[in-house]
Amino acid sequence: MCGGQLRGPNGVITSPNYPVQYDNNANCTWVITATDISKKFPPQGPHSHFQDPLFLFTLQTRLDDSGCCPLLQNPSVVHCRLGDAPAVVQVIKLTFEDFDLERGYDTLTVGDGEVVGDQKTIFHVLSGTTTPDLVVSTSHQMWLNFKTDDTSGSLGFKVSYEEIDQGSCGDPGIPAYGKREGTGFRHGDRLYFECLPAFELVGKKNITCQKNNQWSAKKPSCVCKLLNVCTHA
Ligand SMILES: [Ca+2]
Repeated sequence: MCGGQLRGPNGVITSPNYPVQYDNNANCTWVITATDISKKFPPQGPHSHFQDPLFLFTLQTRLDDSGCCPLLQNPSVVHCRLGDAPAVVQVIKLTFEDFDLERGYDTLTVGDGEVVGDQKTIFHVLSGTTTPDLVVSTSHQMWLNFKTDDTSGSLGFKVSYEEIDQGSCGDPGIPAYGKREGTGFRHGDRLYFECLPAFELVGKKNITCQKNNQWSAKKPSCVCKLLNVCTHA
């Protein structure tokens, strides 16, 4: 599949033909929109409009500011009060499972929101085999644009997405042959990493969840420094 409008709560995006080589001259765009707001906003009585996710988000955004619903087309239908506003909204977490693009020529660009290609919203322009652990949007939407040039393909990519509560950077995982201390993934939370004996930590020993929903660095990796010992680990 080359591009499309995707909805939460979760799913998978792959390059066209994956896991077989992608096409030359591809230009695919995906926009992911979080939908799972119903659990924050259970429909009840006059709140029947709350079942429409887009309506929900509009209302929710507004309520955060003013505590009421001036954006509503028909305010008399819904009694909205400050107390109805959820404390959190859902954002999109992207996890890279497989990634191999022709370095420097074929790219996957990941950005915040729905304005595809907007320079201000770009998180990463990815190529080659290097990816972040996770990318988390700051809005309820995220866009991806996959572009290839006219020669040489590669395996492509597989990423999964999931909506999570705003205020979290998501679980970056634990390095192979390593361990982690710290269990929180929310703003200001810090994770500490160590490697098993005979392995050496490469990267940061600790990372912090920043206010922009991104970890301060990738999780480190654990590299063998004593080969004869590592093979028994
Ligand atoms: Ca290419």
